[in-house]
Amino acid sequence: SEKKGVIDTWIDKHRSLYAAATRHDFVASIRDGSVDLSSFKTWLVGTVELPMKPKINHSVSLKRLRFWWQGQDYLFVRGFVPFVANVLIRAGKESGETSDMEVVLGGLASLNDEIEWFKNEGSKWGVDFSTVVAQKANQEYSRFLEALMSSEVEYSVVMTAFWAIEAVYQESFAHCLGDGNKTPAELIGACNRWGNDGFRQYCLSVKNIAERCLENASRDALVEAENVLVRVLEHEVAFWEMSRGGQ
Ligand code: HMH
Repeated sequence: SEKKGVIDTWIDKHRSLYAAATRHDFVASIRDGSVDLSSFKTWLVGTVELPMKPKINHSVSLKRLRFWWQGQDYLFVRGFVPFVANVLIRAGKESGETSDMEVVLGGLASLNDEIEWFKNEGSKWGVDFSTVVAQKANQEYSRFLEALMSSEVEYSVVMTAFWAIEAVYQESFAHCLGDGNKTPAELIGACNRWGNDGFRQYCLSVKNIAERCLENASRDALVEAENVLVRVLEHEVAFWEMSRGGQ
């Protein structure tokens, strides 16, 4: 078998944090179908005024999903696009491998689809994205992404962050589609978006790029890349935590 790369070594070292990011309660509750329904009606007719009735016949708790449909992830993706665009520019200038740019461009293309998909989901639920306000976890995550866009940050470090951001979603949603899942039918589309095999392959390509860069990275860059990986995982956990409501 292949020699274990530095990323896998870090994932092993930070296993519980990685599990917290990729097996969060919210994700587990999608997978086992327990995502609760009780507060659904209250929410529907209560806290938020919907301009129209959701067109989906759902059996899942809107309360727990609202952060999503109400656009927190849509907002995240809007902030993620400039970050990925920055990675794309650096892939063209700094990588020395023509294929890096193509991999990143594929990522940007899928973000374009993602934005369309969110808007479409939003309109099904009567959510107006123009009024969505970023919650604290989301704001902090985007500030972190902005800092990574500085030219001071090494390509290997940026690539590690990029991989981790994509991989957490890939792992989480693939888990919801794995053997024995009871994922509610209404959520299969969302899970497929990040849990599909094409997205898995894409994440592996990004991981290979990051590994290649890390093999030649300085000691300082390695320390920074590990730190950035940990920070991404923490931001992802905080992001899932928004599903509990509040800030
Ligand atoms: C919070 N992390 C978050 N949202 C996403 N859409 C992704 C990662 C992957 O694109």
